[in-house]
Amino acid sequence: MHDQRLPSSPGFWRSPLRGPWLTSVLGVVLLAGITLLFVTGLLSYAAYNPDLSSVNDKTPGKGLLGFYLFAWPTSPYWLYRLTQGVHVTLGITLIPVVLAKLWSVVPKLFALPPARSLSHALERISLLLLVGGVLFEFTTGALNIQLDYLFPGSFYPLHFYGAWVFFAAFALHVALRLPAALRNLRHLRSGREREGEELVSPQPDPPTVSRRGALWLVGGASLLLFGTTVGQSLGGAWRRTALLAPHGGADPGSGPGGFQINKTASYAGIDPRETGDEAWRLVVTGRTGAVRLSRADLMRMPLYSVALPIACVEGWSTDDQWWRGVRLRDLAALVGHESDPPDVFVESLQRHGAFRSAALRDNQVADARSLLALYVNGEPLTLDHGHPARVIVPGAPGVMNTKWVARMTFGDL
Ligand code: HEM
Ligand SMILES: Nc1nc2c(c(=O)[nH]1)N[C@H]1C(S)=C(S)[C@@H](COP(=O)(O)O)O[C@H]1N2
Ligand SMILES: [Mo]
Repeated sequence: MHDQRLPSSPGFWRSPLRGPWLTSVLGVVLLAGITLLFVTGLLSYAAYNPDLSSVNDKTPGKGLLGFYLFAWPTSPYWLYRLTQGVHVTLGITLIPVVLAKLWSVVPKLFALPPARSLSHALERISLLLLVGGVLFEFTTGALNIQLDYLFPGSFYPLHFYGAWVFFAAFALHVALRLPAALRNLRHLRSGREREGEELVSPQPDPPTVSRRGALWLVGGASLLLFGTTVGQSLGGAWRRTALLAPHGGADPGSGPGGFQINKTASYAGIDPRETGDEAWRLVVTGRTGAVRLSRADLMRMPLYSVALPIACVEGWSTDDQWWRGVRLRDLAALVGHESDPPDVFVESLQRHGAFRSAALRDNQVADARSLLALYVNGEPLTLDHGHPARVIVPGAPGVMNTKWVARMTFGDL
């Protein structure tokens, strides 16, 4: 018989909580949660408009996996704040559920023989991808938000390709197990998982907590994570509840520029001498050639005000800030694109770093709320928020809001 000291023996696992009911409840919660996580993740990728320009695309080898890409809309103006807030908050909230699910099936992971038949072997390989995939996706995601670009550049491809592998294994697992999960939930009760059933320990230790109690514990842990995270996307007074939100970052101080700073000017290597009124010129290029504009030239153009948030891929967003500046489509008109403004390629003074340039699509350029901002909240931009000029676009990821803009090239991307 089995040696009960080995994890491959069912008798090794003594928790009286394990059983198909518990596994099925956790599974059904994950079915809803992981599906939403996958969809919002795909949306986050689309929001970068990666098919527009290679600077926007961190996974140029995606091939068919980009089949669903579309022109990211500019309305509602809080679109990315919502989709990415859901993605990051949900991912963090699901961590206890994922761990509980893995715990509930861990005896199966050690079961021997590794494969009884070809189809069983295929299923176990898919489980390896499922378990490996879930650990990989949750770890890379959490590290990226907590540690701020631990994997510079490589996070996006890792998390993107990992998501496809994980979700393919997940979809197969759901196809194989959903019928049983639903049956279990209909016919089993929390307190009565019968001996002899899969996952039920043949020699259980006495219980210290009921199955329902264990579920409350998992739910409580999720709720705690949720409550200490969600404030970073909600803003307002909620921001102070986001104890888990990373990015103490640079202290933005108070006053008009007193909102989250991602990369400071000194971190980005911006030399303040290059941003002064004497030295700084914006070079705008388009159909009719190039124009060079000083900050004073820009201030003589029609200026518009718009309240928009910055919403970062890492899940935090600012409250709506009042930006004031020149419409992108007015800049397009200056260089020969009077009607139907085209795409634009925006470059920063910054010389190194992944986010020093970005391409915006024609629908973003055309939106009357898309500005090259010179002011925020009634004052000139602070250096850390992109002085002398930065882009602000409704509905888009923070990455599109290039700071310290030096060049804008319309058309021909
Ligand atoms: C993060 C996602 C998930 C992971 C990592 C995961 C992992 C696993 C693993 C490793 C097993 C053991 C398989 C075996 O060797 O028999 C299992 C079993 C099972 N899973 Fe999942 N699963 C996930 C999501 C789901 C979902 C969404 C459902 C619901 C549709 C589900 C329902 C089940 C059921 C019913 C079983 C069989 C329990 C039994 O043996 O009685 N799982 N899961
Ligand atoms: N030149 C430049 N612009 C940039 C970045 C950068 O690193 N360099 N970071 C982008 C990212 S990822 C975000 S979220 C926003 C943050 O703007 P803020 O620091 O004013 O909040 O700026 C964007 N613009
Ligand atoms: Mo960002």
